[in-house]
Amino acid sequence: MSPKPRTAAEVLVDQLILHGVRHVFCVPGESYLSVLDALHDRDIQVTVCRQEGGAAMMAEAVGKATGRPGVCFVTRGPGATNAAHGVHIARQGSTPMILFAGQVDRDVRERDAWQELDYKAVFGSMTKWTAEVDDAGRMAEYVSRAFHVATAGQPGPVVLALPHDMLGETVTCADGPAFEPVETSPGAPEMAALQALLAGAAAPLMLLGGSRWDQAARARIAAFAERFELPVATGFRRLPLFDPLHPSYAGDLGLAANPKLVARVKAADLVLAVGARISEVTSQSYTLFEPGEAEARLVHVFPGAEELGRVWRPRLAIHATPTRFAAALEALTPPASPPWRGSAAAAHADYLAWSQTPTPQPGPVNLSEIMIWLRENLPPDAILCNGAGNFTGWIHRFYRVRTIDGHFAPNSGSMGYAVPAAVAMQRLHPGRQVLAVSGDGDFLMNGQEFATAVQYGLPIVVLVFDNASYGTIRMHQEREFPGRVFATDLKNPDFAAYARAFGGFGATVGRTADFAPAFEAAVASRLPSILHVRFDQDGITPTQTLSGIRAAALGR
Ligand SMILES: Cc1ncc(C[n+]2csc(CCOP(=O)(O)OP(=O)(O)O)c2C)c(N)n1
Repeated sequence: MSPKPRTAAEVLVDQLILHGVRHVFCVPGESYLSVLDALHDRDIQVTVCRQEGGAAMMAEAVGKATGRPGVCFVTRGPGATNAAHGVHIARQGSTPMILFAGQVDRDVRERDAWQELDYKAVFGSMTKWTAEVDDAGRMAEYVSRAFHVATAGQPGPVVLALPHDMLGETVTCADGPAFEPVETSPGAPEMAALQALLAGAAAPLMLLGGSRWDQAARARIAAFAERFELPVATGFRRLPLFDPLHPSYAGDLGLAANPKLVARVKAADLVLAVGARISEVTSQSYTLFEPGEAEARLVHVFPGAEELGRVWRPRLAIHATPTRFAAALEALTPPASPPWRGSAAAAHADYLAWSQTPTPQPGPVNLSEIMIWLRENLPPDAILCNGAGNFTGWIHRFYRVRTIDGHFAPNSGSMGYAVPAAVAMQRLHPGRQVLAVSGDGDFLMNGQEFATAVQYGLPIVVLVFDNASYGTIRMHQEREFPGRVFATDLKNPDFAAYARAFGGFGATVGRTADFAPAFEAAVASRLPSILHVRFDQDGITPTQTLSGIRAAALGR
């Protein structure tokens, strides 16, 4: 049967369905009305957002969760530049994502026409591929390539610009085959080399990171860790890759990592890094390996060949996706009596000692106690989303992520991520408990997406940790310019009233003991909720106070 004529917009939506897209996040614009019309009555859930930054972060969270590109639609010019916030997060998080953005009519391009944007110039350095679909007859080709590029090698974002007049053109073209991500398997020589390195190691350790893992890979890695008795660390904001209560878990290499873990990784004679880029944060500002050391003790397993040898020159480079590498590990044999026996248990004991008990904090609210209450009382499949700021230090240290999709956070350290990510995850998983944890500065960067939660009846619970400050920056200010507080104080609204004004549930928490009943009331309301948690700004990290940091800096 020959294909029937369709507009390019219809071809585009047909391709999304063909490639398995179930969710699209957007802010509407007149530049792509024909796509919105083509989405009418189709089997795709469309979430209409309040700001393109939020919409793009929702798509990024879906890409993180599924390993397939999250999809976002925005209008040209200002819509696209707003969305850049989410595109950059996808870039730094190695997250597959496609941003479709409107563009001016083809016959007025290059005149600085209304809301025209040079997409390649603006997004070129931030994406894996940026292109403009000029020819309606090639829509299926462009979309298919976008899905492949976003997931292949090191995953990342793609931007496709859609000239307005092109979208309305009618074409007669066939659809291509449905896309499947390309997986790269390790070769037999590389696995033999790894076997030999493990046989000669005295103190090996595994470090997990990156994207596009799945449940089977996570289980295989855990089984490998058990067979080889290896301690296992996770990279910055890759907590879901390993169960924190597994007897091999050593903790995460994030900001303010456990010093004992950092020392353990530095002392390891073989670091098997799987999927991780070993970014600036994970590498503790590029100090995990002294110059030349990586050549001696790093095995770097990564899905993008370009990354291997770029920052770290490893002893052994293995070009493979985490899923295929994890499967290949099953063929390796552990030594009968590994010389490192006991190191996994010791590393896990260090992790438990670091995370088990609350640390003291000035004022009536203790965030470590709240995190411990959450880890003990939330269902194991709860999903926690957070943005950026010092408040995340309590999450990383005291919360425990029990599932592969239990935590969503920006690897780029971008503020404003928590609420959009929570909205996206509650759209994907209507039956699960979804939390957004924000700082007061962090929350108002995309707090308007609380309206999206209300619009779609999503009972997310948002915690706003309010210290009346851009606390992280204040901390750096006290270190570098002690006593000269400037441009970091915040005068905040009543966030509980904000929730109610939007049609949600709101409550204020001023003491640790008030948190549990407030949380339970929020869940019982079945409404999108905000708990406004006010805490003393002097307690700036789980172990430091602002006054202490200032005094130390003045005494230097
Ligand atoms: C989009 C974005 N803008 C600015 C920053 C720089 N920044 C990092 S943390 C921070 C303050 C966060 O304040 P808040 O959310 O109140 O959390 P706190 O640090 O007080 O816990 C700022 C401004 C950033 N990381 N991301």
